[in-house]
Amino acid sequence: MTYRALDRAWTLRPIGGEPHIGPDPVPATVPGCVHTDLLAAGLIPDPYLDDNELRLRWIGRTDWAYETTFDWTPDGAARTDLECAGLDTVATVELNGVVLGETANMHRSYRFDVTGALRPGANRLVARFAAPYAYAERLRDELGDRPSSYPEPYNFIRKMACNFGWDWGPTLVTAGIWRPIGLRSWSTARLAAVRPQAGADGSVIVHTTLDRISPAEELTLTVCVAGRTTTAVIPAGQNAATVELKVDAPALWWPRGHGDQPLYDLDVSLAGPGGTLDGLRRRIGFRDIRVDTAADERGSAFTLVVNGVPVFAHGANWIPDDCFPARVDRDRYAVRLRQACEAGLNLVRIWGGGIYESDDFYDLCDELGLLVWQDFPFACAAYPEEGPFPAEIEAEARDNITRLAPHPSLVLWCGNNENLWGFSDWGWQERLAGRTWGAGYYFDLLPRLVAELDPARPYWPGSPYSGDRESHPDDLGHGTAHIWDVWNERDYAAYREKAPRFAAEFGFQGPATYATLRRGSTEEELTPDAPLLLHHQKADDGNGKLARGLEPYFPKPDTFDDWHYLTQVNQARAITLGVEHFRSLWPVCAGSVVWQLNDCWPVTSWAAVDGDGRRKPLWYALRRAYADRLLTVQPRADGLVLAAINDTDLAWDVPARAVRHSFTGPELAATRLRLTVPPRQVGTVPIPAALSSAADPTAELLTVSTAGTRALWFFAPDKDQALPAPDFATALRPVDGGVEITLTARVLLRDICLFADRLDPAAEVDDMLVTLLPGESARLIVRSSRPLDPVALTAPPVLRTVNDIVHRTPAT
Ligand code: BMA
Repeated sequence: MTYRALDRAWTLRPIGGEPHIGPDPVPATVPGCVHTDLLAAGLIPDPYLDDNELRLRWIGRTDWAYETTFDWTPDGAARTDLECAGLDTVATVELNGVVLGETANMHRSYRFDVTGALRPGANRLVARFAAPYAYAERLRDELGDRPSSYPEPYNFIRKMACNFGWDWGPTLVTAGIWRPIGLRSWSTARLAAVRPQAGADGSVIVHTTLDRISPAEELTLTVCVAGRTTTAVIPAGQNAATVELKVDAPALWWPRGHGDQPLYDLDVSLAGPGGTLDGLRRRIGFRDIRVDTAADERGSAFTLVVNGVPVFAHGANWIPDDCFPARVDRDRYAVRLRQACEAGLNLVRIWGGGIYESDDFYDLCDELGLLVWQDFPFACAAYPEEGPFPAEIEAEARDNITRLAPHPSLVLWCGNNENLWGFSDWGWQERLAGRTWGAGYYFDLLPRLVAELDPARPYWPGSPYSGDRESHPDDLGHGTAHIWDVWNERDYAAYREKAPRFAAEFGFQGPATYATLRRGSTEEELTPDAPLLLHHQKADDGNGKLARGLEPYFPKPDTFDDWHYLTQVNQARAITLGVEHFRSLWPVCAGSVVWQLNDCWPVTSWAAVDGDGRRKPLWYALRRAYADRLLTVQPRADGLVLAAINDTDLAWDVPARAVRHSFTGPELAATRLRLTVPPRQVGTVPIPAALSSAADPTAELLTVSTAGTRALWFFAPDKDQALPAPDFATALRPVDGGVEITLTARVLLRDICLFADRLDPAAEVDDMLVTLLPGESARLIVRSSRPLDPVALTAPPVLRTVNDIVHRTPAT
């Protein structure tokens, strides 16, 4: 068995449709795509800058040929396959003029027998890609149009939906060889599929299927894990075998925050009469996973239970990290997933408008202890169940369920994103007039395939979904919920009116960091609505919602810099409020999955990390709100309570001091509160009346502190507060790779942020959104690629406080 990557000497040229470039071949990168190749050749501008997107629509309406020549020396093997891990999307693959096959699904792999077509010496391999629009529009015409959230035919082609544009992403419809391609030579037989299933009891069941050249030989399959070896004989004529073995007392795999992530190598080898034929290694982990959906007095739960332990999901939604996913390599995944962990996450939901990510993603999640919820790739549209689709979707699901089965991090398969909701609420039924919309996939095909191929892993038909087809899919009392009325229509404090069993999506927008926004646009004079900036705001009335979101809390910003700072602070505050509220409801609410962790280009969006990988203030807010131990003040029917959330295995003894202060410092009332919170529980105590209401709500705050953590409560919105003008001292000290800034407040300072990226796009600060009482200090470390001007570093627009804005604007 040998493998040879075909990753060299590719070219690309337009061969039909609506090309805006000449017919000459252009050097191509494989894996890659047309946009990145044309960009590298200098033939198109950067699709992520300004509104260049608009001038590149022709790419998705053009047919393209990728071509390479390579030398081949026969290696004595009986058979050679061309393995294509990913072709995007509608392609005819041809070797030396022989058509090997046709493809129409970006989400699956393909393998073609090229034994007869390969020649000693020079070989010519061509993949001709038909314009995705032409294919999708033809199927739309043939099968009848179906409703979707965007006016694009993404539900008529098995291709990453958000490639066609989303409310945070540009419309850049790609084509190309997006995953590795290469030749594999083999004789007698090879492993076609290996599906290990490991449980917390140490059991390992390995299902294998084989491809054989002739059925005559008896073969042996050997499986090794943790020093155990089992061998099975596969009689002549058989193409499948299941091997079971048992590891005594394996170390269990846990989500982060609950334990370690021991991983074991599982080696599978196939031998014939002449020796070893094939072998592969998968990494597995021993753990059990189930979803507790038991009915209770409030409805029915949706709680992930790992190794018998109910886990609160500190989550965020993951979108493709780039519109051109071949650019996302293991290092980039590692950076992003580490950012997820450092923000306190233990779960990422791979959203259904994207892709099944590459193996690197799940490998890293296995190592980091990040739970993965995987949507099947269907989002915000009715999908036809006729034509090529049922067969494609079955092939794609079989392929990916098998590929991902070994990963302990993967804990949930979910049928789709918001399609059950769309069918129920978005007027689809009238528009469909009886046409299919995907129900057969979510309620029959996909659960059947998961039950067959991956029976130990839970399946949920969609999100939101309430557990049965009669109930409203977004019933907060049951199953998973998406909470969007808050961002779209309401003040963010409305999160407190909701008690979801599992909040699988809720989000609030904020602009990208300054350096990212500057890189994405050449707009000279920045205003929130400057045309080239507005092009990077894709949400329906997005800036209007941002402005209305500010209104209850802040004066109307009158400069771009104030708008940029306040909308970022407001995003962080909104999500902090939601997360702390949902966490305080545990175990009724068992998950908070913020929309969204990441972005794919420079854009104003709901993300915590922007399209250039820079952390927005929201990221720092998440790190606080997702801390394993959190104190938070929550308004309840009878007044304020202190909630102490203890998401650790040790009891938390909380001797707290609650103080009502005047903004100028003096303590107006104080008391001691004490509670002991058992492991993985939330404790609450009422806050006495002397502290929970203010004599002057505009000039007082409540603090509740215990060792290392403090909760704050303000009695009035910032715009009504008597915040003093910012007044502080700074001391700077060089540290390795940067500078440490000690900031000492002479007055109450709210939400201190240091936007070092304004001085050096590579600079990063270690904390943001720090609130200091008079006399308190904070130490911030800025790491940068070059020395930063100390004066600029400690003044607006780099160093900001809410005081800058509120004190100079009379309360409204
Ligand atoms: C939900 C998501 C995404 C979308 C987000 C923000 O609908 O599933 O489709 O980007 O809300 O509107």
